[in-house]
Amino acid sequence: MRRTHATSLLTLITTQTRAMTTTCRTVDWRWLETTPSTMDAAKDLLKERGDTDARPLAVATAHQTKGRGTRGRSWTDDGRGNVALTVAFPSEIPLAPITLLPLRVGTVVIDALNDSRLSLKWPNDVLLEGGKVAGILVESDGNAIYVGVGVNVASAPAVPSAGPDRGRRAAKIPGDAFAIAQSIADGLGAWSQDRDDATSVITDWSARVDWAADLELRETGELVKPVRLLPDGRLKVRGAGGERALVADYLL
Ligand code: BT5
Repeated sequence: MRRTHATSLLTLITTQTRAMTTTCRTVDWRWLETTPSTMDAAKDLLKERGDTDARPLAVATAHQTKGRGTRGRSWTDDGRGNVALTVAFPSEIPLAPITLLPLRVGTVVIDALNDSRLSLKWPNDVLLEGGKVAGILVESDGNAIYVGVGVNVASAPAVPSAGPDRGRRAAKIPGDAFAIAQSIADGLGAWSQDRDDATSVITDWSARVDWAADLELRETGELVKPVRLLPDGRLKVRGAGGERALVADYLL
């Protein structure tokens, strides 16, 4: 209760101070100076908003103190200036095809960042010259689907090489956190208004992947070659044991 009130106050203050530069029109836009996780802030703010607005609700900040990745992993930032954004899509907004949603989010993010050096790594990491520059997290609580996007703009934190949070090195893409967050939120909001189909997701995603880059399986360390994306979002790969299809969340 106390946190929700504090969040509202902060929202009011920051919405007013940044109002002059706000151009996001496809979403209900909120900017917080800092928050533990925009995933939780979006859940609180969506509850508070109720059904007074039919648009997706976007919550962004330049500093999270407890950002999270998939499966209990953490998403860190070294201080102010990186992008953390969650766009909440209330269940009334149809987001088909749902199994391909994380892949579609990857293409929207890469288009919003607009840098030809960027590529996607299955299922939806955004890489800049081999380093991870952005990560995507999709959650649902029955009321809405929450799409979280973190982008390293001001700093690329040190990523551990061992333990549950081990991963590839981080990279950064310089820019203004506020403008980048708005551009991604707008891209996601605009996409949710369009009709989408599996074929276009697969075509768009496949065009942004570096097919020459081997993938390292998180569980075994095995290197496999990506072959093609299947219609349900699984990735066909070729490894020592021949070809097989991967489901998400096995890779470093
Ligand atoms: C992700 O998880 O890549 C999803 C990250 C989503 C973050 C956004 S920020 C806005 C919203 N609010 C949140 O609380 N979360 C979302 P995963 O694929 O599980 O990758 C996590 C792993 O990436 C960690 O275990 C580290 O290895 C690495 N990592 C952590 N922080 C990083 C960073 N800033 N840059 C690059 N790699 C990072």
